[in-house]
Amino acid sequence: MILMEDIIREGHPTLRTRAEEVKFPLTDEDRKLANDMLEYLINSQNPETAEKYGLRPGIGLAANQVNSLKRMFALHLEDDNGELLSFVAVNPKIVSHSVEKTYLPSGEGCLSVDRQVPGYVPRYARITAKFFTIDGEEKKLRLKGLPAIAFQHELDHLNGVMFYDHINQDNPFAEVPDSFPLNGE
Ligand code: NB4
Ligand code: NI
Repeated sequence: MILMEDIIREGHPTLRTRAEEVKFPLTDEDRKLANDMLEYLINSQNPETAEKYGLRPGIGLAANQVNSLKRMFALHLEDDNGELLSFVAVNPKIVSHSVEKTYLPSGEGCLSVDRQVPGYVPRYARITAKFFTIDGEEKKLRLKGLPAIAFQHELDHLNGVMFYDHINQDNPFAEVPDSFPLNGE
């Protein structure tokens, strides 16, 4: 199973490297990575398991973060209708997005960043995403709210981008044009 010690931290070059397209069918190694990433998220959201293994809670995890340059990430969270969104996205892309943006008022965190980085991280409020499942099936999803933000955070990792790259350097809490704050829970 993936533990915190398996997650690389900022400064590691893999976090700044673009991950490579995955070819189908997935190898056994690719499948194991995909399953392990999703398992980490599930374990990290289970208070007993998280406590036992010292896992920081996560709703997303990208392959770069476990030092692999495969274009895949896992998401495990509920959307605002309480529906569970739990999948591994292989070769994901955003095919269209809203002009309107959104941001988490308390900022974003990252399992690869051991410090609080204050500031608004502008994200598209709504996206249409395409990706392949582990089994090579193509999926098209419309996402909004936290799932849309998380998808963009993970896709950034696959492109070597960190959340704080998007924070306004002069004023981290500067008003984001054409945006609304996403208030959680
Ligand atoms: C990815 C997220 C950072 C901002 C917002 C939030 C958490 C992460 C990083 C968008 C994507 C990991 C991957 C949470 C969390 C809310 C829902 C359900 C019950 C606990 C869980 C906690 F854990 N970020 N952590 N950060 N990353 N919400 N929630 N809750 O997931 O670095 O690249 O279980
Ligand atoms: Ni992250």
